[in-house]
This record gives sequence, structure tokens and C-alpha cells, in this order.
Amino acid sequence: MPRLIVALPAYNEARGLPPLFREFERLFRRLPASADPIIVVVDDGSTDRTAPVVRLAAEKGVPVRLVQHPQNRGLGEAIKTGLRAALEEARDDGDVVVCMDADNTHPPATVVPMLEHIAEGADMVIASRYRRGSRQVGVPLFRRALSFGARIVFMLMLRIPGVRDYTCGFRAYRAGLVRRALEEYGNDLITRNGFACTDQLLVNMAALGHLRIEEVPFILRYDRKHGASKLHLGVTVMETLRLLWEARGRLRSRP
Ligand SMILES: Nc1nc2c(ncn2[C@@H]2O[C@H](COP(=O)(O)OP(=O)(O)O)[C@@H](O)[C@H]2O)c(=O)[nH]1
Ligand SMILES: [Mg+2]
Repeated sequence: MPRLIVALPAYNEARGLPPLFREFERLFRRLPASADPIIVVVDDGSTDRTAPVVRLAAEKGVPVRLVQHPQNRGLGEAIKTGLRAALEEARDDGDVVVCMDADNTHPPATVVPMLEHIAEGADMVIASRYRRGSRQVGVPLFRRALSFGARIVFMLMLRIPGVRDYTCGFRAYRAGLVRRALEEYGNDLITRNGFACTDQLLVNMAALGHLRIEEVPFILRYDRKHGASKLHLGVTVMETLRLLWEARGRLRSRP
């Protein structure tokens, strides 16, 4: 059984993390001991009680490690820190790194089918809002429209085989893929600001070539979110357009 490493970028998620940890504990009890799961929380300069909440959970026996940015550096930097920390925890390139939101809207139970797909040979598994069985609970209409618009634009301009959901940050990666991507791109693995970082990570990994990318349905529980979304709309849209512009030629010229 590969090791399961969960990377959670977190900015002011003191309210979302405790219920998320509880669900992960339930999931971990269902996994064989050899999965030896661990959660890495990247506290990106939070101004709330994110760090104490993580420390308390660790004291209570949740297998969680805290990594901190002294100042807020944004989601993309937090994801890179999380992926690097995840590789430190990995023992083998066959281990599995799951990255997801820390706001308790991405259900940990979805990790089970993700692990199955990786065991069957996938390099990346995306939790997708656009598969049979997917649902979005409590997502404002505007946000749905935005994600759907992104889906259409990405499909028209890039069309990565197997991918319908280009902008969801809930994904599982084979540890060897994360290693390869960091070796190939270094710090340039993610350079886009706002939430375009998620799409850039996918595009850069896909450009490595010869990947098996698969999707599983999931239920986005936006109704469980506390507080406002941290989406910076203007930045994210502009940075997404820049990404599409840069990536177009690169992915098209792939064999
Ligand atoms: N590290 C870091 N994470 C962020 C930042 N902004 C948002 N996030 C995290 O990115 C994830 C997505 O943000 P969220 O507000 O849930 O966006 P939404 O669910 O798409 O509305 C959450 O886990 C946030 O904690 C940031 O500036 N730094
Ligand atoms: Mg979220």
C-alpha cells in the first residue's frame, strides 16, 4: 500500500480545519495501517487561529504536520510549499499526494476512489464537478457559471485528454509525478497569481507528456463553508488568460 500524504494550503481556515480533520480521521481508520497517512497543513501567514488549531489536533493524535509561511504569500506559493513538504514525507515514487482546499468543502471520502485509480495506473486523478454523479451543493450561481465558463474555454483552447474540470484544486498525484514536475520546472512550476495557480499546475504537469490523467466525480459541499471565498476575481481571470495564452503553443506542439 502506498503512503497517503494530504497537502492542505490554508489561509485563515481555523473553522474549516477541525471538522475536516475529523472526517480524515474517519477515512484513515478505513485504510490499512501500511497507508501510514499524514496531513501537511501549509499555514500561509494566517491571522486567525489556524496554527494553534493544527498544533492542538497534532497533540490529540491527528497525524498532521504544520508548515508555516511567516507572511501571506498566496495560494500558488502555498501549494508549492505543500508539494515539497509532501515529497519529504514520501518514501517511494508510488506514494500518493492529495492536494485540496482546507475549507471543508472537499469531502475526504473522495480520496478512496482516487487511490483506486492511482493503484490502477493513473498518474493524476482530478475530483471533477463534471462527471456522472458529481454535485455542487450551495455554490452561488455566479461561481458555477465562472467555473463552467473556464471549463469551456480550457476545452476549446487546450483540451487535455481525460480532463473536464481544469480549475478544481482537489487532485491526487503520484509522488513520482510531483518529483518530476518540481525537478523539471523548479520554482516556475507555479508562477500565476490568484486561483489560476491550480490550472497552471495542471497544464505544466500535462506538458511533461505521457501522463494518465483521470477524473472521479465528487460532491462539492460549498454549503459547509464558513466565511467568504478568498477568490480574487480580477486577478484570477487575468492570470488565467495569461496562462492560456502561454500554454496554447506549448501543449499543441506536444506529440
Ligand atoms: N495559502 C493560501 N491559501 C489560500 C489563499 N487564499 C485562499 N487559500 C486557500 O485556497 C483554498 C481555496 O480558497 P477558498 O476560499 O476555499 O476558495 P473557494 O472555495 O474556491 O471559494 C482554501 O484552502 C484557502 O485556505 C492564500 O492567500 N494563501
Ligand atoms: Mg474552497
